[in-house]
Amino acid sequence: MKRYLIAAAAAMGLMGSGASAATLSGEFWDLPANTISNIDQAIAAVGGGADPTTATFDSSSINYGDAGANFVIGSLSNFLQGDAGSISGSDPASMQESVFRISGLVTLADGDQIDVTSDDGFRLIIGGNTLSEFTGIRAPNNTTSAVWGGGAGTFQAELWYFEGQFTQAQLQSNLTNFVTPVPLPAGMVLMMTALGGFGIMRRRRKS
Ligand SMILES: [Ca+2]
Ligand SMILES: [Ca+2]
Repeated sequence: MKRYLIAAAAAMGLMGSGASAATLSGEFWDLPANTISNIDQAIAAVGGGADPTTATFDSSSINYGDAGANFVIGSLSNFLQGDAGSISGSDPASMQESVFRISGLVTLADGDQIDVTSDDGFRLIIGGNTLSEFTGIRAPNNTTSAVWGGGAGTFQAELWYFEGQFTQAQLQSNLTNFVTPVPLPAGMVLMMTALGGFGIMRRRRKS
């Protein structure tokens, strides 16, 4: 019986979800110089995200590089500004030639305009489809915008970005409303576990 109860608790714990302000997951791969000049190369260069990261971080707001200014390439922590404290892994002195993926759940509604300002290229994938992208190298303060028309709800978002071989870097976006699954309160899990266990007992008596 104990085995069944543990299984029921595990299953029900996973069912809990709720909307709460949260961070997106940031992944960073440092690459050798002069290896990437477009977003497809960048994603392929890190095995589509499967390669071991140089560092990971929590993205509380996509506002990297100097806001409104041209960020001269320095360390990863300089680039990440307010999120630098969450870096886990290496913090290279120069983030030139590197790839980022920022992913997680976002809430959206039809008509939301999503802007991405980047140096260099990016690809924003929402719900498994590319919503917007700039594939090549570009200077700071260039913005690509797209309007969401996929309905209201919570969607998986994946923002790929690469820093190419030039001396500046920037990644900013108004993609916010981050949400993340949260566990059910412990008491509710216990109650549902008890109910699940009761159901198992009833089924066993019938058989
Ligand atoms: Ca590099
Ligand atoms: Ca650049």
